[in-house]
Amino acid sequence: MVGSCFSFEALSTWSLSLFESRCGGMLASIWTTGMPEGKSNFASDVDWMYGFINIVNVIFFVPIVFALVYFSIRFRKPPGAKAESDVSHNTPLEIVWTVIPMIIVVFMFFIGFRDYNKMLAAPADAYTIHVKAQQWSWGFDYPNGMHTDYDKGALDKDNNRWAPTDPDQGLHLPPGVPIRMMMTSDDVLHSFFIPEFRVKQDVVPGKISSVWFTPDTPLGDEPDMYWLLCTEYCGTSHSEMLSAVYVHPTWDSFLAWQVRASSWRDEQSWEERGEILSRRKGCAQCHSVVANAKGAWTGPTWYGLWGKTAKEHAVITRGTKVREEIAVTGEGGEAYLLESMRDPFAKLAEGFGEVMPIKRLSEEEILYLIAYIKSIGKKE
Ligand code: HEC
Ligand SMILES: [Cu+2]
Repeated sequence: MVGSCFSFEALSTWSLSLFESRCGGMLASIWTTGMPEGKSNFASDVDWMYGFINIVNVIFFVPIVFALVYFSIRFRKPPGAKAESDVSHNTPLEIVWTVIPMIIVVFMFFIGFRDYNKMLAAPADAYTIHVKAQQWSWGFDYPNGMHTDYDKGALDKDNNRWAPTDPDQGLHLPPGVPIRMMMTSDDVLHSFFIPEFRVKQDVVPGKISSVWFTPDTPLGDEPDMYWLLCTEYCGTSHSEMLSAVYVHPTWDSFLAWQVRASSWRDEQSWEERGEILSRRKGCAQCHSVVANAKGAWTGPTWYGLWGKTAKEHAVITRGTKVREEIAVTGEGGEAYLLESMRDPFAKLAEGFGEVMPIKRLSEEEILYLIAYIKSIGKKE
């Protein structure tokens, strides 16, 4: 109905997708949150509360604005007439318009408080995952010591949709148990948001915040996929700070994934592994890997980094602020790259600030990254 009374052609695809499914009736479009279908234990509570408040808003807004406009036309004085006061009052009317809204507002508070309380404390048996937010990536640590990195996905041109690039990375969740996220940030304020689960929580540096939810168990044999978004503007690449989230249909599926995700495939060379890591660990957000990369890059390019002579590569040493020239070749070059990853501010590449996040990298991962960096724009 709504779809036929307005022309949507001019609107963006975003608002289209928001309204498309609501054309069935005005009431439905007021009631729904405009969010994707709820998929956790909290979804129905949140949606109900949201719809209720929205309906109350409309019920009050429409008659009040109507009366406002009507009265200002009906009782308008001719130009030049003298303003005079004619205030009297009507006790029953005033009691009605005080008590009814008060009951409604107290009801909203009560339901909101009850639901908020449910969201505050996770059940004791919750499966706990530690989350680290950084500019501009997420990292996930599981109770058994496993670690996965975020997967921000890429445009799947064939199907014209955003799709994961590495289904073994990202956030993986077992089915049917409450999940608690213990979250902190290494740099600035981020915010953890999975729209389908209706959970949203700030992730603050120097503090651990937590959120919990029980995702709906997938009906099919494949994991259900969602997107985790950073929903607090946190710098240049904030919009790329998202990750695929999977809810496994069974524990077997979850454990099989753990085995897959914990190992490299034999046929992957060191360079390939390094390239994969540079995306997983978020390095590629700040370091370009092609000659003359366009756009603003937060870190120095990796293109041609390996093989730079001392003349071409100056760094500023921490503390002393002494300018040094370091060639990025041979063993000295490898040691410099290693130090740049372990302790990024020990020597700052000249012209850059202290913004590189310290990543959890194993010795093995550092070897792969160095092999990869060495292969980019290599001087023959
Ligand atoms: C938020 C942006 C950012 C991210 C993410 C980032 N870096 Fe950096 N990186 C920088 C900046 C800025 C510098 C220059 C200042 C310095 O040396 O710390 C730098 C410097 C470096 C250097 C030295 C480069 C040179 O020209 O001397 C290396 C090597 C490096 N980063 C590796 C990595 C690796 C590996 C990762 C991923 C695990 C990574 N960086 C992630 C911003 C970033
Ligand atoms: Cu963020």
